[in-house]
Amino acid sequence: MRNLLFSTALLFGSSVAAFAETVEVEMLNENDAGDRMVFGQELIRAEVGDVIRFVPTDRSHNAQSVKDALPEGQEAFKGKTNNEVEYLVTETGLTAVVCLPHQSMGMVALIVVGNDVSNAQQVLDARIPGKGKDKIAALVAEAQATLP
Ligand SMILES: [Cu+2]
Repeated sequence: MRNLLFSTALLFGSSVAAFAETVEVEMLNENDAGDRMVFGQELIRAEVGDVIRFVPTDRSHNAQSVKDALPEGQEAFKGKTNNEVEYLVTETGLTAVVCLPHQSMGMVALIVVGNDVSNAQQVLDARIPGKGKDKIAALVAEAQATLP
């Protein structure tokens, strides 16, 4: 029965709900590589219908989108410090995510939906302070360089 359901879902591949996933991204004081104040994943690939859940593994972090650095029609989001927040993906394109207290230290991430990088310039032009801006630029370049 499970196989049959799976095959049916494959057959109707455009019905994204069948494949919707929840992607968990931790908010960390330090990752395994020893980088401090970071998101567990910095280049986050997703598809329309997925949910991206930012989890406060360590304290004093939040996750939020950046003005003008998300796809047209995509709803902005802003999590409270020490709180989980979910981002429901409704549009393809790039979204810059920052931790407000640590963005200037480089605590940022980039969501890439549907391998669509058409709003890259808006994301590069968005107001992100300090090291966050450099890391977003590197992540945009990585997203552009690794398109399938
Ligand atoms: Cu933080």
